[in-house]
Amino acid sequence: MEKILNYIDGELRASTTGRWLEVIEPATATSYGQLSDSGDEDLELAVAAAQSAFPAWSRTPAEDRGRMLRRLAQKIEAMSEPLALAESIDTGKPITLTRKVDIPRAARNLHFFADAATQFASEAHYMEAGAINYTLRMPLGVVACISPWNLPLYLLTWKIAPALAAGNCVIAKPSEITPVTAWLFSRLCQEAGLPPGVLNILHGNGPGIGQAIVAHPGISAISFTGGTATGASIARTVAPEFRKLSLELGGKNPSIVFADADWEPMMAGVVRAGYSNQGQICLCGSRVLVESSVYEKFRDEFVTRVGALQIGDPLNEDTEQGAVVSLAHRDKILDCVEKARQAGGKILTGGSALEPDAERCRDGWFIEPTVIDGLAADSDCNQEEIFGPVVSLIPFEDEAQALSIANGTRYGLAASVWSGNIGRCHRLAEQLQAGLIWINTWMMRDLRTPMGGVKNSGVGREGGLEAMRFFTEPRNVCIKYR
Ligand code: TXE
Repeated sequence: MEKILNYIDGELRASTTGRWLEVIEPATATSYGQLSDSGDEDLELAVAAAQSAFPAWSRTPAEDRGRMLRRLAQKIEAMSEPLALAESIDTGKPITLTRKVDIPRAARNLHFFADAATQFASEAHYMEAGAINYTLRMPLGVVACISPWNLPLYLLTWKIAPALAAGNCVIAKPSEITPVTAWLFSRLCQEAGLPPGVLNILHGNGPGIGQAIVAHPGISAISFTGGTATGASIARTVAPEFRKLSLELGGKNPSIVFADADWEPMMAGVVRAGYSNQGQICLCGSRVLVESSVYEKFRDEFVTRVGALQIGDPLNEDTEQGAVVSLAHRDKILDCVEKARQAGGKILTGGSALEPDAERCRDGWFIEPTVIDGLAADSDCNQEEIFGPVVSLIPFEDEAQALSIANGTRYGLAASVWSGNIGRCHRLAEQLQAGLIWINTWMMRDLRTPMGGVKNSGVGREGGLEAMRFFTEPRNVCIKYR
């Protein structure tokens, strides 16, 4: 059985606590590894290693830091097939998805910030009074990157790449539920010759080592992606100490469908937005708002398409829906469906746990892709993040009503608008309360653009030079020369 170790000061080490957590494959419900459950002593070692690596790494020319990130990207590319397989086993998501999306995009994150390291510039301001200001963008020191289970390698690299590019040293904490790709990545860091201490990866559970990292006074900034409740708890710890914090949290994102949408790409896009990775992406469109004149046509076709999604062993090439990530998560999703039923929702398809045909997966945690309608816009199912393959359909009469339903939740991460009326699309883009808006598409990402949400979906933006700015502190220098 594989032992997953911490990566501290360039070495792979078991936790000093001597404790281990089980790592379980969601598709089979069997344990296939043991994970170091780190404690305070591991954290002290990691912080000390990062602090001693910082002076040299922060003074390393940006071009050389970029070169190192590119080497890491190339290592991922060279290992893409084993990584795709590991991530599929670890998360339960279809291998076609990990091959096409997660692993290539993880490499792209590192390539992008390898370039960004050399393109990152600061400002200068001339004053007529005879002075010039220039702004230094100094790395912060030791920063923490805490990532969730739904896109484990993608989100780990998305966070550590800008932090490292800007000259910081990092303590990363992957999710204890899906730690395997981070473990493989730490071995790639060794092979690539990343200087010891520049990146340290501590494994273990959230309330334990996660909370200890957040509370550690040696950590200057925290970049976190995960649930809204966890984000709120981290904010409570960090706020009184005025440390920098970026939170990318949950969403209850609307897909808004107008009658004049280009039908075929819209249908395919809305299904993909609802059910990619079994609905376990913070950007998934879990509320589908449909103009009433086409509501019935849309509903019937949507239900047919969702009912036809191929559920099965994530390792099969033709599987479109794999397992959800854990037993607890499966039960939480099923509980939400049950509550929706009790609130008067009609389950149009799905709604139950499922035992797939594959013998290997008989005990796995699978859920039928589910479509519900008939619920009020303010019902729990339409307000709270379920984070599973569950989509609720809501009819609307006109643009104003669509907007008010779309904005009527505490979240504001993403929205997609499907319409052939370009004026309307722009109007909605202006008024939707969301950090990311897609028009006639979903989840197209340009890494140069800011990523993050408003309201309870978080604070701060990741992505592009915005992320590099987050990981630096501006220091203004004013020189009087006259
Ligand atoms: O995430 P957690 P969970 C949502 C989704 C899901 C819910 C809970 O709705 O059902 O969150 O998921 C670490 N201090 N999203 O409980 O707990 C933890 O170890 C420091 C949305 O699995 O937020 C992991 O590394 N760290 C989402 C990371 O935080 C702590 C992605 C995320 O775990 C900690 C995942 C603490 N006190 C879930 N407690 C998105 N926005 O993409 C936990 N952690």
